Amino acid sequence: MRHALILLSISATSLFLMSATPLQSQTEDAQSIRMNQVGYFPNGPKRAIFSSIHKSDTQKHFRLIDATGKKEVFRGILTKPEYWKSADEWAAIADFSQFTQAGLYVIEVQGGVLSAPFQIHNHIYEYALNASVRTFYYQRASISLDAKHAGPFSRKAGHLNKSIPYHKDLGKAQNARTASPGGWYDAGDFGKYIVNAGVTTSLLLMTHERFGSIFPDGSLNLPESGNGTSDLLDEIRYELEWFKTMQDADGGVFFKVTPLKFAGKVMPADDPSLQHMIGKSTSSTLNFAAVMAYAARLYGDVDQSFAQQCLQQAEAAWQWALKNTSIRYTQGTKSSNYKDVQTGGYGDQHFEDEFLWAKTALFLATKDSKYSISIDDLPEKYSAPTWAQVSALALYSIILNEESFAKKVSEKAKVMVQQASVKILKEVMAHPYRINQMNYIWGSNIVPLNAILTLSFANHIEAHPVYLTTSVELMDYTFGKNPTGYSFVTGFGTKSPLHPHHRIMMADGIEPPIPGFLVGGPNRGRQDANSLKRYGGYPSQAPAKSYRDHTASYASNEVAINWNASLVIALSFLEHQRALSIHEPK
Ligand code: G3I
Ligand code: 9MR
Repeated sequence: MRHALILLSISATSLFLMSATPLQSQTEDAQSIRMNQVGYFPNGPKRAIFSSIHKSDTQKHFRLIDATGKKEVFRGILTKPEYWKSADEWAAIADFSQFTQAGLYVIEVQGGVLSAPFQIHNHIYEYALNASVRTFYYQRASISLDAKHAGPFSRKAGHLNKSIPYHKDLGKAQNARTASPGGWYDAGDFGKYIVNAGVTTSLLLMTHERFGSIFPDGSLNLPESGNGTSDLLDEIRYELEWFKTMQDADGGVFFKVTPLKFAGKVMPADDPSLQHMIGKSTSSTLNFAAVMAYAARLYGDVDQSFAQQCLQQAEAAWQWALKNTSIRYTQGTKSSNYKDVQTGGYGDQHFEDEFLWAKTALFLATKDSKYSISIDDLPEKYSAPTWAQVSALALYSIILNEESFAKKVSEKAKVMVQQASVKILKEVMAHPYRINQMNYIWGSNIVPLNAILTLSFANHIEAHPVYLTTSVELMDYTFGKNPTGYSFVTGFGTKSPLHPHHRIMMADGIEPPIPGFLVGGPNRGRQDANSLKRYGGYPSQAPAKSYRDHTASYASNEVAINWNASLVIALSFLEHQRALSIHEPK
């Protein structure tokens, strides 16, 4: 039953993989082969890692074996093993980039260690990309999901939120109520947080601005499919309609809609907890202004009056933020308001990046000089986008629309992205696992995806094959070429998370997870160590291996909309470029 369901819910590509009989299972503790379990592009870079917890001085041979004919098709020598402290292991690279024949293969390292079978194929990410966007549909709050669009994961509506209370610290009249239905659940919890929704929605809007042609009407099997509008824009609009409910009469924007404490592990329709409208801050207000201004620009052709309303709300939010430049949302401490609130904090105290991001979006939507961007507005340092740091989103918009900005401004934005890209390229080339530098904080899995995003902009500025090949190789990490041996996307790869910290997946009575979700990944903070203790704890203390596929591991195995948005835009870049054929640079 479990296999039948998994097969139902995933791609034909993975179906092919799973039905092939592995030559031997890959679970060797001391020595393993880590590779992209979904596969490699025929003309792309192809590297696997032979990892070992013991040092070996001898270099070994490896072979590529055709998994169906069981004959050797390629032979090579591993690089000299290098110690990687974050994973506490020795890593040697098996490079078979020169082999370009499509098919199903296994790698064998001298001494008899075998990988699981994997494909070389041109369409390795088609289904994964589709599933990763469809996760947003599965995160929809307040409506039922029907079998036509959700398959076995159909469910009843919960959290209708037609009339919810304001938290008392907002100072509204005692019996005041508001409506805030719709939008996407943030993550494994049922909360909806404007701050995290901001970076998420912006990345998805940017996916539309850059690669929208991949998601035409009908491509995502949504209830709105067939309405003549891009399915990606339809899905994003579900979130935007919720955004609209989050603005107060004075223009300020509330922080979140959550219960006071996290709900239990139940289905939405069975959750008895009462959600509240909570907080109001500079960060939420500017996140809102940026997203709504961006939406005003992209939905103009689809629905003029919707776009105009988005703009009006964005401008009102901006005006509030100009008068309230540093209102932080804090909770749970003795000195703060919202003492009784325990749900996600998304605490941010630096708002310059949010100001820049919102101003850039408003400028592009209005071309009004009151929003014009000067070189002094740009950040000193480039950081890839996260919920707390959004300056890159402004830089990206400037680069994509450079004709609207002063040359000095757009040139500086480009140089920042190019310099960051050179840094990434250097890091990847020097790294035993061929990834960029990771710090293993909560949600570390977005780090290589963000590197792909950065490289995609360097490629936009001035195309070079190395940006593409490095991006292709960085994606290997997500799908299994990492020290945990997991492909981090549910339903994709030979070993992927089966037990994410996600209330719906925990309560739906269906064994396999919903496909297409990226888990947070290794987290050196291990903030959930206590909850995990009685289930055996983490498999390793090494930061790069601080990952556990267990429902109790909310610090390494939760899913979240912002992380999935990073996956969507990175995969979209690769899929968009696929037609251009990917070559390893000489
Ligand atoms: O900012 C510090 C940094 O200065 C320091 O170097 C680093 C070292 O660990 O920590 C940084 O703070 C971390 C912060 O994220 C910023 O990245 C905290 O340790 C870490 O605990 C915090 O984790 C956040 C987590 O909530 C706990 O608050 C995650 O970023 C955030 O993605 C996650 O979001 C949750 C929501 O609250 C609720 N919904 C689910 C969602 C996903 O897990
Ligand atoms: O389930 C919660 C998850 O959605 C949050 O991201 C996470 C961090 O805020 O917290 C989880 O809730 C845990 C709580 O913080 C501590 N006790 C255990 C809870 C998980 O079962």
